[in-house]
Amino acid sequence: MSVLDRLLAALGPDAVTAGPQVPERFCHDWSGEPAVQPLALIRPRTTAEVAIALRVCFETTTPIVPQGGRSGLCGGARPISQGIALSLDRMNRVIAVDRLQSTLTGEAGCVLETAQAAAAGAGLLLGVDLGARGTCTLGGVISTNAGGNQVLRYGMTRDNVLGLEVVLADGTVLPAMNSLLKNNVGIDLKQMFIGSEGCLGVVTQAVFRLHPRPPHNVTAFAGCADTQAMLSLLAHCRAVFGPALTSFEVMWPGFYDLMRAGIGAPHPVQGSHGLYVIIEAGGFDARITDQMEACLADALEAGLVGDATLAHNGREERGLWAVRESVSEYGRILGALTPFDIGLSLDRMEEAVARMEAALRQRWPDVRALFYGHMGDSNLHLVVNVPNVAVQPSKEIKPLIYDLTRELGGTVSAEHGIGTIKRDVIGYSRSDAELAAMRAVKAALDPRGILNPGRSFAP
Ligand code: LAC
Ligand code: ZN
Repeated sequence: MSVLDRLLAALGPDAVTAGPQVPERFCHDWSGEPAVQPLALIRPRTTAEVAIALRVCFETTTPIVPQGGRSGLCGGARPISQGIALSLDRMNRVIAVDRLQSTLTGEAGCVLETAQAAAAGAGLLLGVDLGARGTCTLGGVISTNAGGNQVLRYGMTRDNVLGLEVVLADGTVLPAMNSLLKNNVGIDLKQMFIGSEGCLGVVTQAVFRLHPRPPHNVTAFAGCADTQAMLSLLAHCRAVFGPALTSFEVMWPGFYDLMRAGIGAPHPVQGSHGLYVIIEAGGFDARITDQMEACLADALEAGLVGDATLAHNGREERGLWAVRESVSEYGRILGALTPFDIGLSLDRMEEAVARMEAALRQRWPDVRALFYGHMGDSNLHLVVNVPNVAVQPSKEIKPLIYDLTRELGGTVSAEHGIGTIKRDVIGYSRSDAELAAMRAVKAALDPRGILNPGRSFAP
């Protein structure tokens, strides 16, 4: 019996779709890498069905690619042509919110925004937030250890997960649904599955730690003259707000001007500036808005800021974020692109941007090199588009940027992961010994190498 026939016999036609009938959206992610039709798509409704699918794949040594919302930017959820795509999209429930324990339990395919709303409904806050919140899923953010816009306050996804249920490559269900903040028994196995991009197991459920929901939030938008001013503003905001500072997002004008025009958003401050900053703070004292006003007034006086404004309601707040949140529009506005997600210490940021831009422009004078990022987390994003070429010269663009990243002591992935597109530079940010240890874990948990082969650290 073929793999497809075995899967059909075990799971039925409702759960299994043969390659030619697989809807297009399951054939690619947001990386811009070309679509791939898998051998079959499986859409299980239960953990037991996930386990059955994995057992069949294990027995037949069939590659399997788990999928969440497919909003990843690194190709990790793109199907493999002779493999199975396993979408968790039907396992999309919030199972429970526990107010007393301050936890949320959800299925892997639950859309992040749905989980955030469930936490909010209980007066609590889920600490993971990113632009793709309406598309990405709990399993996806866990598998990629997603970062996002509030890392400086709540940490990465890893810091917000208490427990997991994972199905291993051979179909074994690993129940690790811890809901205690402290549980110090042996190896904290869940951490191996967080950020390992579906190479060690398929996450089917998770317990998230929730946080008290700050009732008072303030969002500001500021223009700074240059990187030095922006970094001084960051230090100033940290000193003023302490742990109440939730976001410090920066956009360089190349990014800001093009994307703002592309989505038709208004410009919230007077005049043009060297950098645009979104500052957000959330606290338990209604005076936080006054604090932000005072913070910005001081910054204006000190010359750290050229002009600034505050949002007075939810609509204005969304307006201040609009350009920063336009990631799903890149394809439409820029066309094909080569994205980067670099981590660098802040004292090298100015040099990094200048040298990367210069290196690109020297090679392609009309290049569009758009810089932005989570400066509160030392995380710089860059999207590169070379106009008027049939195929983006990614193979040439990447070494320019990654060689500089390495030279400046940075990491090739701060929050997006490796997927397929950064495999060749994984060694820039991890030693041979670290990679060997990762592969030893992989071999132990997935001896036949069926889970997301050729992605991240997986052979
Ligand atoms: C962002 C995504 C791309 O920060 O990480 O917009
Ligand atoms: Zn980001």
